[in-house]
Amino acid sequence: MAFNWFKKQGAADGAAVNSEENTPISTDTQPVSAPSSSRSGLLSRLKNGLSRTRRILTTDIDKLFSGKRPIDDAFLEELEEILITADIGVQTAGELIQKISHISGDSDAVKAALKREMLELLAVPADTTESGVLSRPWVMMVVGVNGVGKTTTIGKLASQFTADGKKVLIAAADTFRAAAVEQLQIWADRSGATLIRHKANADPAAVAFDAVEAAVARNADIVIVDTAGRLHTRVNLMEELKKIRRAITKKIPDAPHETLLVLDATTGQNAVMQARLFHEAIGVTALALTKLDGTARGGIVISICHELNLPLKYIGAGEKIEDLQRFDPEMFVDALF
Ligand SMILES: Nc1nc2c(ncn2[C@@H]2O[C@H](COP(=O)(O)OP(=O)(O)O)[C@@H](O)[C@H]2O)c(=O)[nH]1
Ligand SMILES: [Mg+2]
Repeated sequence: MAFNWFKKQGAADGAAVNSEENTPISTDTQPVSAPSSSRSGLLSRLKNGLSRTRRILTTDIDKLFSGKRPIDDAFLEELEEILITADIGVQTAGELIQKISHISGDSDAVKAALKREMLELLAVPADTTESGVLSRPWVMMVVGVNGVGKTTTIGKLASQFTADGKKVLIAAADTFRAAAVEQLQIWADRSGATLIRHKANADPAAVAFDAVEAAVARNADIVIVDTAGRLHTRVNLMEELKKIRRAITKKIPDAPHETLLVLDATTGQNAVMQARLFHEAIGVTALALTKLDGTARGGIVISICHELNLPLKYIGAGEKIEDLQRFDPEMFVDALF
């Protein structure tokens, strides 16, 4: 899949860099990495992060076959267990088993069939675009629970969009935590995006409205709206998100053009539950999955895409700007087996 945001990546200044995988880094300004091997670097971090899942999907399946047993119901049941252990989810694991139950042959044949079927499940088409061509300004609202990586993802996206020549505005509509605005300011300065911010505890809907209004006035291409991930209650949070959405719509009736839900890959099936809640409350159009470089529970990617029928658009596997990439199902499945 072509990913053309990296054309001028070397110019994306001040990217946070950390050579050690899995180490959360602060937003300190550190040297920029050489961009050349970003794609292969991502694949190797992905493989690293998915090693737990891969071990289950390869070693455990091989072990199952080493007994030279026939592929009967008992065998398929054990195979289903293995898929569930790999965080694929009960429903999706059951469907996968049904689809491959006619397979005969060895471990490799079953793994190849699983790989094929998983690819199929991952290919949920996205009906949105970030090109800014269809609608300008193009508005993306970013939601998700606290700590999943919303602000970091916004920073990376803003950097990639500006490197691609887009004029980007970021709305600091997470006014719940003062530190959130500062964190965003650093990313905005680093990427050359403009941050629209109010003072602490301001009305987030007002911040979003101002940002969209400013984007129209200044002829910006893209507006990215950061939001809070935790309020006093979940109901409060969802009501606030709805209010932010209404404020955006007041200025641009068909906006937000994208509601991106950010999920943390280390949380396993919990991410599926979060996705359900957000989707029911505010309607999600695409997903971003972060922390695939950590001890990721990669199997959830398959159940999220399939069970929620939402497209996974971006994956994050590290803290550098280039560690956020468009999701490529084939690359992902290759890293799984
Ligand atoms: N290892 C790793 N850490 C990440 C990734 N994305 C975000 N983080 C870290 O997760 C933590 C929470 O991120 P933040 O963007 O503040 O989350 P938010 O509360 O949803 O806005 C920070 O320490 C980030 O550096 C990723 O892809 N990999
Ligand atoms: Mg945040």
